This record gives sequence, structure tokens and C-alpha cells, in this order.
Amino acid sequence: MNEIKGRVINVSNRLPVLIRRHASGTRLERSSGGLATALEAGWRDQPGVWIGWAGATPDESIEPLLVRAARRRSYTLRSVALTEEDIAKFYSGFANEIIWPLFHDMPSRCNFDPEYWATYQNVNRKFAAVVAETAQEDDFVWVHDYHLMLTAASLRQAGVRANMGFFLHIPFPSPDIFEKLPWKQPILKALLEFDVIGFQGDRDRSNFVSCLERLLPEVAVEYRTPHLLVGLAGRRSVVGTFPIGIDFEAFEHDAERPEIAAHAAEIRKRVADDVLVLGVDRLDYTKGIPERLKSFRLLLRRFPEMRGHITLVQVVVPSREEIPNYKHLRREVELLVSQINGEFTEPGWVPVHYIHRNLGREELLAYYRAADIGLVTPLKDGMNLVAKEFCAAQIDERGVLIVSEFAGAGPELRSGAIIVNPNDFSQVAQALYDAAHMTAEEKRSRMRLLRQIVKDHNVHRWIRSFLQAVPSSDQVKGGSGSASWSELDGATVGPPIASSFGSVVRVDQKMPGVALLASALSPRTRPRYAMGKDAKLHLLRSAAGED
Ligand code: ADQ
Repeated sequence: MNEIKGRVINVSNRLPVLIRRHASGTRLERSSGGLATALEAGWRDQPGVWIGWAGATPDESIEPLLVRAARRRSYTLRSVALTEEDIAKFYSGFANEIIWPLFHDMPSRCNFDPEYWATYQNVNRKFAAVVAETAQEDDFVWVHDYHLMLTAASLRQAGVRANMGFFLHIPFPSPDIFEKLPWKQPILKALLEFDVIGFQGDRDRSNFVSCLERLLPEVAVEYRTPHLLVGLAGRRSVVGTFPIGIDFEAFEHDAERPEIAAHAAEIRKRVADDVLVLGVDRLDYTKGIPERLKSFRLLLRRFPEMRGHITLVQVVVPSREEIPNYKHLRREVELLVSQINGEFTEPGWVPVHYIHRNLGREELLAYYRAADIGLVTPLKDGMNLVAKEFCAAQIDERGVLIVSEFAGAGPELRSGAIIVNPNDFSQVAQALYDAAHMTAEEKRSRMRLLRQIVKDHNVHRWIRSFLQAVPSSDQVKGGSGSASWSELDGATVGPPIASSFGSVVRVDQKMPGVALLASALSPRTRPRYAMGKDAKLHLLRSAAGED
């Protein structure tokens, strides 16, 4: 393990606060989305600097607002100035019309505009310039996400000697998808300029390595435990899996507050004795919202006895509304909601309650507490924090989690959740039916297990394990001239267990979450199922590591 001697410099596209200009003046708001939520929660008392875009074109009003926002934090905030054109071609363009759909396995949604690539390189250099002004040799520069894959390369060119890490919050695609990217080699090479490269899940890491092997055959890959070591042209990088978590204690603590309980009771009163199914997402085509609505419609068609007894509350937070794909999605979702409500509504019962706005934390927690079923069915997702937040807020242990096998949270939570393929509407409908009929005892034992996993794999552990993977400066820079790769591998190696994708790996026994997961998969502690045959079979298979 390596001690970070200096500060942590976090670098992400957006700062945790956004400057919004209104007719009445300029205001600060919290950034929404998974990355900001997780990092803000995990980075409470550590000194450092957070570098990112403040959400507005720069003027003299920004700096005082950032200074004010930093007063309540242990780190300072530094903004990167972006022009309107940067935002259009770098953020909306390259990041969200190319990398986002491609990395979520949706290449037909990509718009491979070459101008986007030029701006992407330029904006990555702008971020790197601010980092270069800020970082000292002992600092650790931690770059987040797909917007900033080229920054380490620019920083190295500028002679910055600090250690650098990169964490990808979204999935990494398989070589057949990744190789469609016209700029695949420069991106892979730029990523290898980081000292540590982290992914959400084993599948993402193994896709990355397969891409290296196919597209950069000169790269040397050494399979170590718990991380891999990758070398290119005299540089070495640690490549690891670091599933992100939430601040479990904070969610649990807040969910216990009497005001939240009262608010949850109020929500429940509105749906009477119905089974309350909850979906909470950014309005994004990767989240599988139309597919979820179609599955719910199938449930109502196939099981008429459920009509009048089950209600879906679908909360969506508006997102990336300037991009055409997102505008179409909103229309598609709203049309489906009105079709389902048109087909099934009866006096006193509306099947789908649709909320299109950013909820405050209290309201969100009240919905999590009130729900009987958390329905988290993205078509593809790096992790999905909603699944974990739902479990943390389920202090009464009465909810059931249904989660997509294509979210990072799927493999991690499969011992207690019902795992579904979101494209299989029939399976999702059956899972909803089964969850609605599950015994209280089974719900409790599953939710207890889920809460233990989420509590253990929390955001603090995510940060700790990433920082522990950082090789010491001497090892990275070859200070001693002879640091072998085995020196980078300081883990205590335990007996082999099945990894989340079935292959056998050795695990660090010092990682209690992994041990917990392993014990959860053992037949002794596996809960009994009171479900349909297919779902039962699926759960047994997934518990046996066959997915
Ligand atoms: P996101 O795609 O933003 O994050 P997710 O992990 O689900 O997705 O996080 C969404 C966050 O927004 C959650 O904290 C949730 O509470 C909040 N949220 C969603 N809808 C809301 C609403 N209507 N009102 C208020 N808050 C709402 C990216 C990756 C994910 C990865 C995270 C973190 O796409 O796969 O889990 O980063 O790494």
C-alpha cells in the first residue's frame, strides 16, 4: 500500500456545485448525477483541490461563489473555463454523442463527428493546464470519467511528476464495440499514461485488457492479484476493479429521521395498500425506462388480478436536454406512460405515477422508504447508485430489489436481489409478480444481506482501495531503477473463490466485503425462494455463479 504524501487533486468534468444564471442573478446549485453524489460523500475531511467546469461560461462572479462553496468543504474548488463551443463539441459532442453511447454498447446512437475529436483533445489540454498549475510532486491527481481520458498524456508532456489515477464510472466495452471508435489507439495509449486505471467491474476491466491485446499488441499484461499490471514503452500501470459505493451510514441515518418516516407514510397513504414499485433515474436511454414501462404493462396484461393493486412511481431527473436523442426519449417515455394509464386506469387507481424533476434528498429518501419494490433495470450501467441507495434507506427491511444483470450493481448484489435481463419484458414482469408475492421473511433475509453488502462496499472503502493501488513514486518513475512489478503487488492472497463473472480469482482476505459475498453464495446462508419457477431457477443459477 502507498501513502499519499501530498493532497488529492480530483479532476472531473463538473465541479460538485454548478453556477446557474437566473434573471434574478447568479446562484450556486449542487450537481446531480452519480459521480458528484459519490465523490462529495466520500471526500469529506481530506484536504485537496477539486478541478472541474463550474457549469457556466466564466466571468468575474464565479470565483467568489466558488470560494464561498469551499468554506464548507475540506478542499478548494478550481474551475476550468470552457467556451460555448467547447461545451457543444466536447461535452455534448464527443463525450455524450460518441463515448457515452459507444461505451454503453449502443454504437448506432453515435455521431462520429471529427470536429468533436479535435475539441475533445483541446479541452483535455485545458483541464491539464489547470491541473499542471495546481499539482505538486507529492500530490495525487485523480481524474474521473470518460470526458477526460487524455489528461495524463498532456500532463506528462508538461513535465508534471505527480502520480495520476483514472477511474471510469461507466462501462468499458468489448473490443468489437470499442474498435468502431476512429480514435481508438490514441485513447488507449493516453489511458496508459495513468499510473492506476480503475473500473467498476471485472467485466469492464477484462474488456479493457482485451482491447489492449487486440489493438496494441506491443503492450505487456501481467496477471497479478488483486490487480493487473500493464506496461507500454517503459511505463507501467496498475489496472484494477474498484466497485463504487455510497455513504451507507448517511443514507441510513437520514432515512431514520421522523420527518422522512412521516413523508414516506404520506406517500404510502396515497397508494393505499397497493404494492409500490419505484424507478428513479436520470432521463437517459441507457437506463431502460421505456423497456421498464413495457414490462410493467406486460405485468398488468398478463396478471389481471394485479390491476388496482400495484402502482409504479417512475421518477426521472431531466438530463442532457440539449442533445436530440434525449428529447426523443422524453417524448417516448411520456407517450408510454399515458398509453398505460389510458389502458388500465380505474376509479381510485392510476397505474403509473410519473415525476419529471430533480427530487430533494428528503423526498428521494421518503420514496425509497415507502417503496415495496426497487426496480433498477438499466440496459447497461457502470454501477447504478440508485440500487444501493434504495437498500440503504430500507431500514424496515421490507423492500425487494430487482436489478439488471447489465448494471455493475447486478453482479455485486445478486445474492440478495432478483436479477433480470431488462430486454426480457416477460422475465421482468414475472420478477415483479414474484417480488409482490414474496413472504415477509424472505424479503427480510434478502434485504438484510443486501444492506450488509452495501454497507461494507461503501464509498469510503472505494476511495481507500483506489488510493491503496497507487504505486509509490519510486516504483512509477523507476526511481530505484529496478522496481519489479511484484513489488507493486502487496496484497495478502487468500483461497480462490468464484469472481462475479464465474472465473476463479484469488481474493484479498483483508477485504471483508468479498468474504461476505462469498459466504452469501454458500448454500448454507442462501435464502429460500417463494417465487415462480423461472425466477427460482435464475436465482439458483446466479447464486451458483453461472450468469
Ligand atoms: P449516473 O448515470 O448519474 O452515474 P447513478 O449511479 O444511478 O447514475 O446515480 C444517479 C444519482 O442521481 C443517484 O445518486 C440518485 O440518487 C440521483 N438521482 C437520480 N434521479 C434523481 C431524481 N429524480 N432526483 C434526485 N436525484 C436523483 C454514473 C454512472 C453510474 C455510476 C455512477 C457513479 O453512469 O453507472 O454508478 O456514475 O460511479
